Amino acid sequence: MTNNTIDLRSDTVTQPTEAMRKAMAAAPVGDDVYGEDPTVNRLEAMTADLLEKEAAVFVSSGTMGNLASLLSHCGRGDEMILGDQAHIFLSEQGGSAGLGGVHPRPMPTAPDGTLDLQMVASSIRADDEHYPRTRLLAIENTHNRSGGRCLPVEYMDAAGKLAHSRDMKLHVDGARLWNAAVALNVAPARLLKEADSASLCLSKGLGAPVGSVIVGDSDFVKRARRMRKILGGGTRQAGIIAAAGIVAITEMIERLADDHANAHKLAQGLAQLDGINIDPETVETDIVIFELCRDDITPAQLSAGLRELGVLLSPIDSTHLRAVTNLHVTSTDIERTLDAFAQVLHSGSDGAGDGVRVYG
Ligand code: TLP
Repeated sequence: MTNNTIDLRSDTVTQPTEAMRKAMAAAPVGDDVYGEDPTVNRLEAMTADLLEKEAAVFVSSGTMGNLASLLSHCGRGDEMILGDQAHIFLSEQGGSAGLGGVHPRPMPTAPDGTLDLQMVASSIRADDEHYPRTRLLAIENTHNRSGGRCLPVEYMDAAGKLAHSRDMKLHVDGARLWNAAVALNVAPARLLKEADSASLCLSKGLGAPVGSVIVGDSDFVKRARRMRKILGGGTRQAGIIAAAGIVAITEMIERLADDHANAHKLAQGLAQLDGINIDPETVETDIVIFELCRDDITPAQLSAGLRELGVLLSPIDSTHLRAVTNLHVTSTDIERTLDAFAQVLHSGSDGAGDGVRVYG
């Protein structure tokens, strides 16, 4: 990889900003398992405040944030309804089933990332000894596999109201909720008004090196904090990394609009290319998923050819690839990326290997 490499594999690949490195170096710290790290405490208080929830807990990753949340809502044998394209369902090793005995009930995911709430309602189990108890609805905003689609406020509210009317809880995998808030031009807190819990990543578009935050009411966060400990996530002078998280939530949210504009520009350019199928209007945030409809080149070969020209992105299956803009990708980089695409697609599979890691 050179300095000129354009890395579109994910928004997780970013380097901490100068302000983050300075904040990390200067952070006052203590033992967070004793609750004595002032920087972690500050990040948690600031996040709870920003998201208008009673409390927050800092965790190591989005996967840990979701898992600790699910296991705090559900006991063994309880059922969770979620989308069949949800990151929790597809890409978190089935952790809530593997470690917590939570029964997943996947529902078809619409192209816009939503679940049909009528279908959800009719899938909630009656009180019958044959059935598990349906305790939780989990939704994802933005929705990764749908190409970073935003679930609007009305949908978020309706999902929460449905869950509550049936004595269930709503968890939001908000790994990229910040992106949804910016794209929809609403406060992140508004999207979570009806949510009982949410896990939000600091280390994706916001650029922090490590960490996610779980929010909810105080009782829930107390359980989630306990769950974090059994998952091995009770860390000590964690303020060193929480300091970057504070910079992330104070300085890095509004600039996500730049990533969204670059993603849209990429999608518009890709739509002009022969053999690529994408509707740019569906690209609402930083994720661009597109179909390759050519017989002479596979996604893995396209990706390998682009890599030789200094552009990294990920094949996600036998017909689709994913590119994610981030704070190191400029508008000029998008032009360079489109040139590279044109070049590789022009020469087809000639010279392109296929030794590329498939994401997901
Ligand atoms: N997504 C990553 C990889 O897992 C593929 C990515 O590059 O998009 N929820 C959602 C919606 C996510 O997209 C991810 C990570 C997670 C949870 C898990 O976060 P981490 O990687 O911090 O455990």
